[in-house]
Amino acid sequence: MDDLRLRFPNEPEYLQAVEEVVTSIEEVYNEYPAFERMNLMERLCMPDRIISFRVSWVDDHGRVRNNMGYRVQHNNAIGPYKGGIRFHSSVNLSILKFLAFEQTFKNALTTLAMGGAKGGSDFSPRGKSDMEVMRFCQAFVNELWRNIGPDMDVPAGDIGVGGREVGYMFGWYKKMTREFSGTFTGKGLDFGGSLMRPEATGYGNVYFLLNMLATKGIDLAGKRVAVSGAGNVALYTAEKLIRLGAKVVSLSDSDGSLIIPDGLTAEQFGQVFELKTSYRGRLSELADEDWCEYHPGKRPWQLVKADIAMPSATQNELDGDDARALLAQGCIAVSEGANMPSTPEAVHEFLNAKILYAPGKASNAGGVSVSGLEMAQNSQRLSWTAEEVDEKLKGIMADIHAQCMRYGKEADGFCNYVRGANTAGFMKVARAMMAQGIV
Ligand code: NDP
Ligand code: 2IT
Repeated sequence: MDDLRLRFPNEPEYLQAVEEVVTSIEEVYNEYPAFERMNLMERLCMPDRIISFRVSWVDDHGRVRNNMGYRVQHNNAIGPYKGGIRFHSSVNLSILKFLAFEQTFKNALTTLAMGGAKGGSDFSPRGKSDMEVMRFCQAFVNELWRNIGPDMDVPAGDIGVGGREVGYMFGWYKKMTREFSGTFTGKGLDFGGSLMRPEATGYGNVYFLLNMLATKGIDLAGKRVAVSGAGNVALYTAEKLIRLGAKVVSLSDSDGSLIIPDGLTAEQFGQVFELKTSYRGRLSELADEDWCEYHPGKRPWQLVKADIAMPSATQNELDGDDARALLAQGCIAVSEGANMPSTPEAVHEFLNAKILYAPGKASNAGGVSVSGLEMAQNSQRLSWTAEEVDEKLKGIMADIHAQCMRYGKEADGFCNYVRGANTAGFMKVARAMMAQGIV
């Protein structure tokens, strides 16, 4: 860690993600002296390759705009590079390196053959017209297309990248290569997309939560669940929770939090879903509804009493104070939809309190898992029914849970899911790297 801090002093998110993994796998790593002889951990801490480029595009007023674009290909020991693309003004190399690093271990947990990658740009689709987004996506892929491919690197969505953006990127990729291939996942259903991919991350997180609750014989119905975010992951998390009888008591976006003291009804959820998906509205537009309170500039954690928290917006959105507030209110479980939403201090609080705490690389792996299933369907030129994909997703989440238990269960019965997920993911990648030599 000291060496990495000296080499990459300006990459706090990346150092945070690496530190969590290396400290939690230390014991297992030291059981295999051959790993150290091959300098395996240091190799695994450095991405295989980083591609960075300027993206120039023309806005609706004829002005030339410039953004940075990146793809971090972290590790392909167990399968082609695979991971989302993020379009957000905050995107930088530290964030993409942390996400690609996490993706490698997450993808190893899915039981499918996928390596880890992440890409993106500091371009923000917010407030841009469809045609501006299209021109940006085309300019982005114009640089990236040579470095991706169905057996090389398969991008998908993440923050700011949904079906619209994937469609535009796929269209330009197809034009450049003159091939129709499964190079992107999260595609539209009419051109190779998988049923259930939009729902997969949120549903998968709820399935993971159900697996955790089952170890304690706790029922989800009637539980108060604080969710953050109001994008792809948060909305499908909320939808599944409501269907299973839980009370969704919060949602948020980058401007503030919506608190629903009695829990969202299916009808109210429909209103939020419509607002967010049909015209990309803001939660603040619901401020005058009598069933909710809107708190500008606030995160939900200290505003509600919740049994369960499912942070599903962004990294470091739940800090030590938030964690202590949740625990003081009797929170029994935290299942992360976002990548690294809890700060190290918050993680420490959850582990110390021995509640059910699932790190994103385990609990949000349903999204990339169904991406893997989309790749499998594309290769076969077949598509499976929603029920088939959902059943496979449930099976994968149960398998990830079992892997966490295998490596994370302690003598007193407590499961440290952080250690479990990191160790299980690491061991699979490590074995594959050892077998393939110094590459
Ligand atoms: P979306 O762009 O669909 O939604 C993101 C949500 O989080 C929006 O409500 C957004 O608010 C809010 N948000 C984004 N950045 C910030 C910020 N800096 N501060 C506060 N709120 C913010 O993205 P997704 O739902 O796809 O992604 C959410 C999280 O889940 C990310 O961490 C992502 O990496 C992770 N994830 C996503 C997967 C997927 O399949 N999509 C799979 C696994 C993990 P606003 O609209 O105001 O920007
Ligand atoms: O963080 C993630 O796992 C994703 N954004 C999904 C990646 C994918 O390739 O589906």
